[in-house]
Amino acid sequence: MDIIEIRKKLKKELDKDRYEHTKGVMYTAGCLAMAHEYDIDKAMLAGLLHDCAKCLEDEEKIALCEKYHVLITEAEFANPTLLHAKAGAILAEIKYEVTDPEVLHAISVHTTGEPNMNILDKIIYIADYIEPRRDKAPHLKELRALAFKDLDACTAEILYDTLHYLQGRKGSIDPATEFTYEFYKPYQKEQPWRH
Ligand code: DGI
Ligand code: FE
Ligand code: FE
Repeated sequence: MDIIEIRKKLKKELDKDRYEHTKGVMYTAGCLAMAHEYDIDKAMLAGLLHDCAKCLEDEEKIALCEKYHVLITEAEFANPTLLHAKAGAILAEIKYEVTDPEVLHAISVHTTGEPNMNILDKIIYIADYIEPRRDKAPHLKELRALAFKDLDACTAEILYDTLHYLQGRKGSIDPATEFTYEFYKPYQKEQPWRH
């Protein structure tokens, strides 16, 4: 299936805002691939499909993971929204005919991240956070600039802000997010905009 066909199909599956966000992530991922000399088509494909399961019901996401024998963690059972990442990787393969394991992996870890991510994983994790329509998170201006210079440092900063944001809300933090931050913490540098 080519990328145009996937876009047409996805547009029907996602609500308007989610489709707009998806395009933002797709182009941002493409630009990050240019900056970091990664395969542009692969980054755009992963960006396009990263939230393809976002508009499914919780029961549908759980059923997909069960059917395809994908492990559901305790945190994901408690908060099935998190499962749109793993369910998205399944849908990308069975519905959008993606065979590239790197693309599928980047989709499946895009919400919590995981320790020692590869370049594509980090491109998608970051693009999801900084795409042009995002406007709520702190330090977006600085994070957008950092993303084009240093993927590991940018990943660390995003995880730091995400954990602080989640601590301020009720509901549990997925230990996967904490493990990811522990891994990336050494890459966090002194930033003039942090105090
Ligand atoms: O799907 P998006 O909205 O584009 O972005 P995403 O895949 O990063 O999902 C964001 C949501 O996931 C947001 O509501 C916060 C939540 N999230 C991310 N990490 C954790 C988390 N929620 C909990 N409870 N625990 C986490 O560690
Ligand atoms: Fe997502
Ligand atoms: Fe997203």
